[in-house]
Amino acid sequence: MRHFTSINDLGDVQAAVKEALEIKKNRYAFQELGKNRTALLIFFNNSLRTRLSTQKAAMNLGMNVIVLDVNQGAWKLETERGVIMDGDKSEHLLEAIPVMGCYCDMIGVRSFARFENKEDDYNEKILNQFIKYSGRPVFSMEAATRHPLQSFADLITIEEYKKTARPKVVMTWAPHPKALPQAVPNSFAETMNATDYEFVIAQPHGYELDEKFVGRAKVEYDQRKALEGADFVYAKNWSAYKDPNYGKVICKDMDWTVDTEKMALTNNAYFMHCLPVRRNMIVSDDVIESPQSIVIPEAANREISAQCVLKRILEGLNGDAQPVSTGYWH
Ligand code: AN0
Ligand code: CP
Repeated sequence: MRHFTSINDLGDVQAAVKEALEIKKNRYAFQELGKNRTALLIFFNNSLRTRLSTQKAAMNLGMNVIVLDVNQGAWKLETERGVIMDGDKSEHLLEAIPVMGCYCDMIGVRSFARFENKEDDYNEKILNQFIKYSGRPVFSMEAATRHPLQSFADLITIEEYKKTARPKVVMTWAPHPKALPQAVPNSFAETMNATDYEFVIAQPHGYELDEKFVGRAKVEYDQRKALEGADFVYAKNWSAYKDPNYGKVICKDMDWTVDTEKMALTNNAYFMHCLPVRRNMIVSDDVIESPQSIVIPEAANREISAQCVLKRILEGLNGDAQPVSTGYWH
């Protein structure tokens, strides 16, 4: 595998889950594979889990890791071509990317949707420039439209906990005070669509996701009805995708919070969330602290999903480090 930007880059997802579970049994078995290889992790946005789990995964593989928070300590970056750079931005992404590529064998990028221009977000303008200009394999650590390391960890977790071959999985929108990207729900939906599970998306009107990600999911506007008989409840907030409300909060209805009464409608479902989660907005204290809450094992599996992805990228590298790219102008 060269780049990892979607769960589909893994090919057969069941084979990938099997590989991940093998890695989980002995996570230090591939120390030689990553020897003298360097992963560079670039963060344009905050992170706790992705930062720690991806570093840990790289170290498990014997790799070196460099982490850069672009907005803390690096030069402020211009991302638009053609701009007269007489403002506060000292460096252009078009130089920064090939330079970053010089110091590593692969690059992880976290760059959320900016909600300034829907087309730029949905064309993955920033992530694709890393793919085009870094000369290195690139993996997404949550880009504008997807968070595949998360949804791969979610899938591994469901496979570990499921009690029936085809569980009913319900992804439900829940309230949040700020506008959040659609990346997590998009990726979760894309991943569920790659399985044979029963998959339902519950959301208020106006929160329809891009059809490309909704796929074969059954869309419900009545959360209680959707939750009936669920084996897994995956809560998440996202902002509106549809125009003219792209990137906006159009509902804060606290009747969508996942609480004990809602969980009682399910088939004793497990509760999942990618974290970070706002308690008593998305989910009540008692549900997230209940024995059915698997948010911590879900987060723990981020190390495993990242290790499986990094392992596959390492396996795709040929011989010695590739020559440094002379840059975008050739
Ligand atoms: C981000 C989001 O919803 O995409 C990251 C989640 C992994 N969440 C927040 O910004 C709170
Ligand atoms: N779930 C997740 O990606 O968490 P972080 O934003 O803390 O990395």
